[in-house]
Amino acid sequence: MSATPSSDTHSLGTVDAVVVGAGFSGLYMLHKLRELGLSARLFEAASGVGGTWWWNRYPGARVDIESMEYSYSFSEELEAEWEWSERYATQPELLAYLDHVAERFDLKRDIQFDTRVTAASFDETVNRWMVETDRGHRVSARYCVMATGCLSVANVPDFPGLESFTGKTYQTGCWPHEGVDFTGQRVGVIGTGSSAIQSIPRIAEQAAHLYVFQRTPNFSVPAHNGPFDPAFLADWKANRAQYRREGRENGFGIRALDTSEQLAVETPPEERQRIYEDRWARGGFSLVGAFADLIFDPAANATAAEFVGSKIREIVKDPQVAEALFPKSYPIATKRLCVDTDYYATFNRDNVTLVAVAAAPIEAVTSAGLRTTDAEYELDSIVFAIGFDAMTGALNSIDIRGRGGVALKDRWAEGPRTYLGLMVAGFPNLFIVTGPGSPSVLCNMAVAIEQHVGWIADCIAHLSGGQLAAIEATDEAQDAWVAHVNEVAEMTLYPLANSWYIGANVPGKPHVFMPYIGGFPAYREKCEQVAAGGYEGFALSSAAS
Ligand code: FAD
Ligand code: N01
Repeated sequence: MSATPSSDTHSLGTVDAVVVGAGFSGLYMLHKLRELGLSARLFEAASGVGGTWWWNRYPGARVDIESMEYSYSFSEELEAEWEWSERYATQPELLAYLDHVAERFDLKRDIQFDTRVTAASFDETVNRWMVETDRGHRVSARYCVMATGCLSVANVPDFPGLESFTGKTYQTGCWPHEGVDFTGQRVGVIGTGSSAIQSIPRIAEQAAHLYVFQRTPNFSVPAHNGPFDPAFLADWKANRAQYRREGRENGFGIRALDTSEQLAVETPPEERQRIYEDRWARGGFSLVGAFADLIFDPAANATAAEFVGSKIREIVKDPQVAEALFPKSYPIATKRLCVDTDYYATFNRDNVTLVAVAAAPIEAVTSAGLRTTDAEYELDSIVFAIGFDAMTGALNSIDIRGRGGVALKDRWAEGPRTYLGLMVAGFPNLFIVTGPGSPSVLCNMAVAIEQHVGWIADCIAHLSGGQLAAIEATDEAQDAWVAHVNEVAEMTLYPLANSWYIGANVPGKPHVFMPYIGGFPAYREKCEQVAAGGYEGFALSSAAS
């Protein structure tokens, strides 16, 4: 193995592998590469580890999958020594956890922080990637692993007049580290996705007045968050291996979903109501697990949507506001369901106003605030909670060039195409963690990431052990996989929503359903079969070729 990594900022280094990104994915990838005895360099644009949990520090930021499940399972010692304090960990706790992981496995010595990878090109003559950074590094690597994140490129607000605003502006996806005190301020939040739904109740507690500018309402279910019951923790400790396995066997990688095989349409209304009430009382995504037909059958889906609508009407005192908060333009769960603490009740506060901007769109930001086609709002601060260039944004912002100098961005001009979400034809030895075409964002990401990184590490071990120089997805296998990803998406109601899953939130982005909705267990099985069959659908080449 070559092993001359350099920490000297501008020198040319040679390593076995370059990893890009130090979130959940990159940290585990680096650990696995070390286990294989390979040399690796990890580049991270942020000043610390954590990825998502380093950037998203807005008030109320926390996980929406229970902490016990949204964490690594690869190390029993790590699991045994780390104690989560709440059912849904806060951003600071998640960041502390990932920092602990980096320290515990001594990962930081191979990480170059504050460094953005700008380009990566494949040299066919030597089967190596040349990776370049914004700080002048040029590193040659046999393997390049993009652990750049599905939700790591925050959309930049481009409202007319933004530069004239005399107040302060913030983006949930890159929140100031020192925090923000909104006390006494008139605040506008633009957006009502998960980030807004988590932050709105907390901002409302501080602000003199909060205006929520909603274009499309979102469905949200209560988290029922709180400290862990010691009996629950003891049970988890005693049954950890089994519970982790049950999580991996769930279609969404989430044990707490407790997916039922019962059909909503075949369940009498009173029983259905009782089941929904039970799931609502449990909290979190368990509502989606209530019936097996919710994401397939519009009639079944409508029962769940109407149930949540009835809860909104129950909680929100002003019937007009309740109606405006109830989504009617897409099936429930086909945009990511939000998990909240006090979201709907926040609209009962005297200092909170919901402004529906679908009917009266935002025209401009002015020096004093914001103008819709209906009215002007004077604001001291504006919070942009407007989402991400999801799944392809981070990859397309790197100049990645494969065989023949072809740019990945050009290859994906009409939407991303991958084999298993892991590799792209024409880009040998370039691995993507949770790429488009993998379950990724439709799965507990911790589960998806561990599976991906494990597969990539096994693949690299296979190449190294067999003295093979390169692995590359074939066009045929990639075409078949893309067709399968589309086929299973079309069997569900997901394509009916204008979501970021299909790129609908970024003007000009091709509309392609990007994640794989066939279920995590089916996906994992396919990946295992491919590897066991000698990497079916991939071309393997020896050093001489
Ligand atoms: P990330 O955590 O996004 O890390 C990628 C890293 O790559 C970033 O630090 C970025 O700076 C770096 N990077 C990107 N491009 C470059 C470059 N060119 N050069 C150098 N560095 C680069 N998922 C769940 O399953 N459950 C949840 O509850 C959940 N909550 C979320 C909450 C928020 C606010 C957001 C935004 C996402 C959430 N997600 C959740 C999805 C979340 O992104 C994943 O769970 C997980 O953290 C992804 O880890 P990752 O390492 O793959 O990517
Ligand atoms: O982003 P979003 P997010 N004018 O895209 C609106 C994960 N996550 O950061 O729907 C007015 O969901 C936009 O409106 P519309 C999770 O996977 C998890 O909130 O396009 N409004 C929408 O309301 C999540 O799905 C957690 O009509 C504009 C909002 O902005 C993903 O990250 C927490 C607008 C964007 O919502 C993204 O969530 C946070 C405009 N010009 C994030 N442009 C957890 O709970 C956009 N909008 C763990």
